[in-house]
Amino acid sequence: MANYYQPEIETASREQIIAWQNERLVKQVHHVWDNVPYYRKKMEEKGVTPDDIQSIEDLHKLPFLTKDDLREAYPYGLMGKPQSECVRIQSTSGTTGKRVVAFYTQHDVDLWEDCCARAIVAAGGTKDDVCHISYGYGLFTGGPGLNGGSHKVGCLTLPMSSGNTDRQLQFMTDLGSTILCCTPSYAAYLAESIYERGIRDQIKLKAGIFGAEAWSEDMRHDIENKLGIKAYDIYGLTETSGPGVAFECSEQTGMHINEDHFIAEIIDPETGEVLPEGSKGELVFTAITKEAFPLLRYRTKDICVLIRKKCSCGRTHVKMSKPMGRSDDMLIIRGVNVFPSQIETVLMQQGYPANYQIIVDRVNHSDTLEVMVEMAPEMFSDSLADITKREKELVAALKAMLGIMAKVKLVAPKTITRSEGKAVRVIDNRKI
Ligand code: DLL
Repeated sequence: MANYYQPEIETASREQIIAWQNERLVKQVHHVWDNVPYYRKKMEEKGVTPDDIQSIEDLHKLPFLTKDDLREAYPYGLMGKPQSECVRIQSTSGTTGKRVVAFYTQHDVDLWEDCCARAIVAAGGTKDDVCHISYGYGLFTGGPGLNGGSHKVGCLTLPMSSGNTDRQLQFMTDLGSTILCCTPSYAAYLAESIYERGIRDQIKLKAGIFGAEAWSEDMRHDIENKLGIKAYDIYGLTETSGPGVAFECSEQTGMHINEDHFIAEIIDPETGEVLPEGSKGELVFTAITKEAFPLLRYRTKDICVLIRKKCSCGRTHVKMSKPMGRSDDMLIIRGVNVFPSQIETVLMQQGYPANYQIIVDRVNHSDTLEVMVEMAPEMFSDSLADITKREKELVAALKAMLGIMAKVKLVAPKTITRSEGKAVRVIDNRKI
């Protein structure tokens, strides 16, 4: 069994990482130029040829790719290998317009699973673990990615997919699952169900690998306390293979980006200008080893910061902060930029469970913001006066965080529909 903690790669010197990136970038640019006419045209329009790209210092010369390009080139326009060499597609959960379809050769699948295996090992996974995977399977990358990684580590893999809580909990207790992989909102829901059924002492979980959506530090602590585990973040997107682009280690201060496969940049989302290290901006990835879907300078729309500090785990690959929102789902309410994660932070700090919905509307040409929040069961028995007082407190705390007034409505436990995949947190009626 291969060891997926790969110190020669994961703790490599900065010089070594840059050397790999230089060599792989140059090769990848030639591959794309020769095989992806859509991107070659973009390079030609910018007056760039492969000879202009000699090292990562030249990366900024390349044009960006965006989700709009992926939609325009749908379905086969960005494929870098003939269909006969591709063995898999995965796709985004996009609800509007054309979905994004990503292609994989067998080599791409192998490298993707290696990245997921690294994430499982960083969360303490070994061949003795029972890895319970409740991410969705099928087109969504969560289930298949972690499944492949779990196999590579040698864990006993439970391909549960999401849904059917009774069955989830039965297998979790009967088979003694030790690592849970799912979205943080589903982990919170499973934790709640375990608590309600009084079966916490039958659960053997030690770690969780949660990602695919934004979650706050407070939500992490809540899940960790309820399940008695250490909860690790994992990041990725369909366009860059899926989960495993970056993952947390024991230090839990950001996610190590697999820099031997991806070059990360932070840009100003307005101007596209590359920002100095440590700045907050939009994350851009260049995939330097992918064959079938070799995206160069792909704009993720995720807003974050890159952290290049010595990590106590020994890994040297740069870390990304938790995404602080998306440049495109950032809400602009009465001219103020509002990230749903800010609202979640306030709710969790005030002791509310992570079950809430943000409703934005426009009345008489003015934006309205309403936050529907589920009460914890012990709050529900409060008197009406106490509930009104709680609502007022939340309004004040949200005003302090966001700078604008929000209407708050406290609702009974279990009123807000639970999500088995990514939670739908925002209903923006202004767009309809
Ligand atoms: O969500 C891949 C994935 C699966 C990641 C399982 C982690 C675990 P998409 O459906 O294409 O792929 O969505 C990608 O989800 O651009 C982020 O906005 C968001 N996202 C992913 N991971 C995180 C995370 C998968 N850890 C989009 N924290 C990305 C916050 C995340 N947001």
